[in-house]
Amino acid sequence: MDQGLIERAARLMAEAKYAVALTGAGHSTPSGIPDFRSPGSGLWTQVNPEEVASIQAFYRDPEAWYAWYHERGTMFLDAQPNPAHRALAELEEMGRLQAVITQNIDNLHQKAGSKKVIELHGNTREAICLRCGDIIPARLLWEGYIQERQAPRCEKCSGMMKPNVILFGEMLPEEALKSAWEEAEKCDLMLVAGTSLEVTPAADLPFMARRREAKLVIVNFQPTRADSYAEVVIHEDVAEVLPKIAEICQKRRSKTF
Ligand code: CNA
Repeated sequence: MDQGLIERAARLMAEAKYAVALTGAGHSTPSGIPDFRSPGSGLWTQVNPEEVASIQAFYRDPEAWYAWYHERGTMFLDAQPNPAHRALAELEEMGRLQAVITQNIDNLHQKAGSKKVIELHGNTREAICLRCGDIIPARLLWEGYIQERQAPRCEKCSGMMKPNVILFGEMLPEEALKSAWEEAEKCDLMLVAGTSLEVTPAADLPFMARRREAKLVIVNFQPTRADSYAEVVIHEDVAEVLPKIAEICQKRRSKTF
């Protein structure tokens, strides 16, 4: 691993006035959750997203959708944060990171202790009734499904229940999107970690930040289309790199006190 690049990334983090992070599925692969596009292991290398992960597929055959999704849904509930999640929570705690914008639905930033988390694609903690909008803990949904093996219905209005995640063909939550845009416009540094930057509008955020003169630090196994605009690019494991960045920031902080 190139220690020089890590030192440089840490210095940029430590000197930034308002740093934010943008994370994607690669941030959670060290927690055992496969991403979408990594060669071989990525979910979309095995199934067709339009057939399984769209709102059209959900409405077409909710039973089949639940049969496919329930293992994945319960995996998210049991997953635990990895050192990359903890590093971002530590950076926030020391005042070096102001917010995490995530495309992930796994709740792992919050489990690691991050306070300001903007979830662009919803979350798997909750389930929502598509008729009355009632929200229940997802654990209840999965317990019900595993017992009955039927697409769960709302206890209040009998509407169809769905994990509170955004499927292909659905709008992103307006509030979250607005907050993410605000953060991208406000920040002077964006740390991009574990995302292929293939899915808009999240993929546009580093470019929005860049247009406002913010610096970019990218940590991702594979190259992204924002690499050539970044101050620092590290093609290594987020779970190795981010703790090192946090550690250097912590040491610099101790020296200044
Ligand atoms: P993606 O397109 O699968 O990209 C992931 C990127 O992360 C790839 O470029 C990999 O090279 C890289 N990567 C994988 N593991 C690591 C690692 N340990 N260290 C460094 N880099 C790594 O996923 P994106 O997030 O970019 O795409 C957006 C999708 C992913 C959103 O719609 C999410 O809802 C969705 N998603 C979320 C989860 C989750 O919540 N954990 C899991 C799978 C997919």
